Amino acid sequence: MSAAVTVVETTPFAGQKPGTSGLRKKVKVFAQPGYAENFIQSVFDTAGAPANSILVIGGDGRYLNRTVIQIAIRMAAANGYAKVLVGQGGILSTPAASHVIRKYGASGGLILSASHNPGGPDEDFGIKYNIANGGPAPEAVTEAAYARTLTIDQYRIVDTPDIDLDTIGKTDVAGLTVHVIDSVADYAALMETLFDFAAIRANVAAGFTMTFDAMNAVTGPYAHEILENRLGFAKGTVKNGTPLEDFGGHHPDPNMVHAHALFDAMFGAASPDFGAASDGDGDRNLILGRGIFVTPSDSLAMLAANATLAPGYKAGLKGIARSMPTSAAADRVAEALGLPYYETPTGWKFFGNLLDAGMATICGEESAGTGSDHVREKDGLWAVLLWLNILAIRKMPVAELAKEHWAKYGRNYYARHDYEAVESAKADALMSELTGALGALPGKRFGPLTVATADSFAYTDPVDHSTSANQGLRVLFEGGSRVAFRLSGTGTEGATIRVYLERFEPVGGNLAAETPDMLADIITAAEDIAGIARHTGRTKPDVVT
Ligand code: G16
Repeated sequence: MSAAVTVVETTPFAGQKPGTSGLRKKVKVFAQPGYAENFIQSVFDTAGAPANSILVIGGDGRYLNRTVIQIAIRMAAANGYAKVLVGQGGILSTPAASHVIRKYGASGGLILSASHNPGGPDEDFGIKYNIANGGPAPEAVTEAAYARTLTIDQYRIVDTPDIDLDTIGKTDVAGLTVHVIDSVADYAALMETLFDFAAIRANVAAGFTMTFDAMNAVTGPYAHEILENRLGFAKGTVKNGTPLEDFGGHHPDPNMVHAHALFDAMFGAASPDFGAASDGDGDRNLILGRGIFVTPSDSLAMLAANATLAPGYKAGLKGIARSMPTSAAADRVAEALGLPYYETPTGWKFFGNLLDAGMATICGEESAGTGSDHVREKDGLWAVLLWLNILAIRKMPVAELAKEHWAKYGRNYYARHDYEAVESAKADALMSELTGALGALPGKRFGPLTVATADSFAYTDPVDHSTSANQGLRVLFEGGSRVAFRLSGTGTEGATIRVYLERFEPVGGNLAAETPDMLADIITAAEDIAGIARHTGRTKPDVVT
């Protein structure tokens, strides 16, 4: 033990159970003395990192980011790590952190982010632990850390001054080497190996235009470097490109509600050819063409169908995976390409084993997440670059590409309705009543729809055979339409009920209709089936994505 190590007596905090993606709480909760320390020590105690390991630390720049990074560095020094790699200014996007963990052989990483949740003294903060493959810790690891938080009685820390996070270089902290690295360089170099930058540059030179909304969040520095400096898009293409502690007072959530300025720009008179946005920590993406929003589920399918146009994927895909609530559009592509496809629970961590085992190459989720085996996280800019690569080769507007795709594979009309900050007891009552009613649903008619099957989604991982039950309630109708219900695992206030609505229209069907019209019967059926208004008093969703 180094002489400088202090062992601090502590007592457990209730509720340090990681959700869909790490521990997310209000800043005021995290700012309690010992709160972050208890959680970080619990992770260190259970992560099983070998002595002298490398730890990666970075975050999305939100309020408390720098404070917790300094704490994490001092605790890493007291817990036997040999080296910490930390992004300059405390900045590392989630996919960049995943890459850095893999590239430098780290035993894991702490990513400080509450993703798309708002930031600031009265808003949200989060800590996520990623393992040596670069991916989010699987449930066994997060459960072990949680169990430790319930019994923890001490944490270890060294008493050293804050280090300078803004200057690239190495510092010694009680025997630990802290290396402040360029936040962007490794990630940008990886992107150059995957995509045809020359073709994209040529397309830009020929007049192709885009707008990218970094939402005052972590992607700004990455987008400035890659889109403007390396690909030649005009300065100003990247909007809101400086990470701010409160994201400018907005939610860094790339959807129709929070990125409405981007929607306005893409549906306006002089819109650019392509529009995109990313979220707080850079793992989500929003894709728009001139006058068209591409749903994340469709984007996954269209990227998978065209991926071989990018150098990194020219050998073909090994398989495609999507989360259960994501539409089945990608399944149609996999079937046509003769590829295996997988349906996992919500949460990127469930893709890790499939990617590690070489069973899937491209994965995606309805929650604006798409990625591949290049890292073990979803990756917002990666999706943007794959789109840019495809458009540079196909030389057609996004709307044309979508039309062509649906004509070939059929169209899965899709929307998600969110009911936010619902009283938890009411949301739980809705879910448990519906769970009890599932068995009686098959054969029942709701307007023109007849229920084919209904179940509570459970998953057995095909690699390690671990099982995950209660991963959302599914009601499938005859003909391929469906509705699914889940409670969000990422909120910090009450419960968020998510209702996933999908209607399949086969080749030759009505492929150019408006989504709300096509989903109307399913929306009515969802209310009849779940009694959302009866349970919650809500008659319309807060957010439609
Ligand atoms: C996280 C997970 C995703 C998941 C999403 C939505 O995303 O990484 O895999 O799809 O939450 O989860 P929920 O529906 O439970 O709120 P992020 O971008 O928040 O880290």
